[in-house]
Amino acid sequence: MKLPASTPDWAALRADFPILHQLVHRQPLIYLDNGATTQKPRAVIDALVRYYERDNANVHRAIHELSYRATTAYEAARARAAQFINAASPEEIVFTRGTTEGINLVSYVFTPRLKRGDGILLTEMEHHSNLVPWQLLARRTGAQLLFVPVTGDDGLLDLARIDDLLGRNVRLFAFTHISNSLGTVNPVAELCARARRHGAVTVVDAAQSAGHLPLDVQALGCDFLAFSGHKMAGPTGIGVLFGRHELLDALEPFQGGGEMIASVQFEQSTWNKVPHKFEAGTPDIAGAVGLHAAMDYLDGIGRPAIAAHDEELARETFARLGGIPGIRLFGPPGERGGLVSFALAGAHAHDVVTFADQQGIALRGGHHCNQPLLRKLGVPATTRASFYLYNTPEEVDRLIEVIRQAAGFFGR
Ligand code: 7TS
Repeated sequence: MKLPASTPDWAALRADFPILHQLVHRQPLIYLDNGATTQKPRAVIDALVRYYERDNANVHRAIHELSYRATTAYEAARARAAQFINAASPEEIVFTRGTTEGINLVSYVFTPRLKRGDGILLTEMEHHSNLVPWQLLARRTGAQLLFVPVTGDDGLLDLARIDDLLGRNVRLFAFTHISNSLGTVNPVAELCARARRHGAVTVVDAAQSAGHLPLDVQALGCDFLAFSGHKMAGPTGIGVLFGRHELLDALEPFQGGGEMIASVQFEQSTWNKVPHKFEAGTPDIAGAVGLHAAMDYLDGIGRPAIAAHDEELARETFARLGGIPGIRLFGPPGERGGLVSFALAGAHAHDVVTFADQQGIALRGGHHCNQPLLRKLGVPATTRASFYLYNTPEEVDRLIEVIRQAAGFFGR
């Protein structure tokens, strides 16, 4: 396949990722597990090395030069994250370990605000990270979990059901922007607007979208939004939770410890201002610095161009896999994020992944932390190819060739 000529020189960008230039099982590595984690460009690796070689110290605590530099770098990363998603101010940015921790934070601090009979609305396509924390919250409070249905293999939400569901005393509506197992892109702004009309607080899981699409939390109208640095060319161990200032300000802390206090007595304490109230203990300072470099790197290319590139590779893969006998495709045939999930008749996803791995292709097979959804669709596992900016049309050609071979091999 060929991509339309577009501004970024995709082939040249590939050279920015040292890890991609190696053989795996004596074949050139084709990395198509970007939904799990992405690779890191030299700019991010260098930012981490530079920070540890020159500036490392703890933040907000000392007045010596290195502590000043570390604090400045950490707070600059926060300001950059606010700009990256168009938050109204850096105070709306809480650094976390990743999407999972961000969602757990929100679910925990909402404990005193929910009671028996309240509703927590989710969708059937949520990653376990946006399901299990709400199950725990429901168990603590007696609130009830409700689910927006997924219509079928096309992986769309049944939008006609949403107002009815929101009307059942729903206080919180948490949903994913892009499904990690279906590739569905949900209409976030519309879902947030409907939730707002019913007085429900919205929590958007942007794990699969933040590194691919431009995000504007003010235009989306969400109350909370969480994402992970490692899925957007940044380091592991750092993520962002956006929360609207007035909500963050009104909520009680998540964890207790250093940095999150204003004053401490033996029996009680008062809290620091937001966002520090939600950042107990020494944060991942280097991670924030690396994430800052990743955001700069992505915006140097342009997120609209990255989104178009990833979607084009996914569309092409979806269309061509559909021509292979025995393949069942999941997710919408139209607009989709940069990933494709499929099942091959007669083969478990793990066998397909092992087959591809022998050819140097990294895929993911399993339930993708979407067990209830796959159970509903009647498959134990799918095979997933997920794309990022360094993947090429030639890699898609090779993927299709290898899946054809797998279909021949397992179909015998
Ligand atoms: N939400 C979605 C939609 C995800 O895809 C993931 C990770 C998470 C939350 C959790 O992110 P974390 O950074 O806190 O772990 N998804 C995947 C995946 O699809 N394969 O491996 C991890």
